[in-house]
Amino acid sequence: MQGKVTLEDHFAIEATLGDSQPFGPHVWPELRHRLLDFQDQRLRLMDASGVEIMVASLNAPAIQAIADPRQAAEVARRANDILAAEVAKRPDRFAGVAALPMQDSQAATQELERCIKELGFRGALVNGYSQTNDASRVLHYDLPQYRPFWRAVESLDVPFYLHPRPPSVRSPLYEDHSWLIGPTWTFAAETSVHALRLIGTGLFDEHPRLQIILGHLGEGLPYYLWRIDNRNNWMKAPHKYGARNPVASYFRANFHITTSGHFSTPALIDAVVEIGVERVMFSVDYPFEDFSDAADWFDHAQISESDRRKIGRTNAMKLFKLPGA
Ligand code: GRE
Ligand code: ZN
Repeated sequence: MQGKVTLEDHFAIEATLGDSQPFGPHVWPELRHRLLDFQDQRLRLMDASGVEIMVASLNAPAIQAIADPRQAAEVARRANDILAAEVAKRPDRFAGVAALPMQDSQAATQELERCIKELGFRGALVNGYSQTNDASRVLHYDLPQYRPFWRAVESLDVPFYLHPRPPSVRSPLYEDHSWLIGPTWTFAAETSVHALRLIGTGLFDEHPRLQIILGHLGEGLPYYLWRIDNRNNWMKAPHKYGARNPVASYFRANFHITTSGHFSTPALIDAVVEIGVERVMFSVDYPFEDFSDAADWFDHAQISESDRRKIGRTNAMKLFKLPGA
């Protein structure tokens, strides 16, 4: 399919490049090059895979791992300015989403407003919880101090991509099983719980127009909605579930998911059946995944041509209000 849009694709600046290094020395020279490059190999690979537009974002965990709030804000501004300059060179092929210094809710709000109003960005992508100067405390965004931030996101009417990072607590569960750490499992474990925390604190009752995006086909959640709601027994729960409605109803009204790094047709079809084709969008997760793997799979996946068009292009064009939508 020509004209695809991809939404979870990363670049790095010198200050954040090191965060992507742990993949090992055998891939680092190529990965490093791919993270820093914008106008050359990236565009050629997009062309070869029928991807017209990339909504680009900073690598992970980047800003979220900078404990000092002022430094986080400074690096975020620098990264966003660099992204804006690259997008400006090819506005027909690139769009930007903001990196945000979530350590400080007010600074994050200010930077988001700057990015949307001055840099022309289309939303934000945040790499999970944020580190703070207190090593024993991390910040998830269901905390009360983030409500003004969420109000701003809602009133700017832009989507917020909740991107993974490794878990906030080091669990003995994974000791001696390090292969589970990262994109195999723990990214999804951390990110799915973070999304459920947002739902469970009633965020979407207060801000019903908020739109959150999860990658990796929803970090496992579409497959789990029925069981969560059935066992949460939400109306008379003994637990403190702070939202008015079942989890699934928020997932179908306030969430979108992408195919980033998850190229399975049965999983895609399950997600479409669970949350509706309008809420599913194609993505690659470049440079951690290959354009060719994503596109070869998606272009031939056994779905209708009408669904392929929506997932591959039109849903994203509308949600991100891309030119020509
Ligand atoms: C990502 O940012 O999407 C990512 C990583 C590390 C491994 C895989 C992956 O940061 O998708
Ligand atoms: Zn990613």
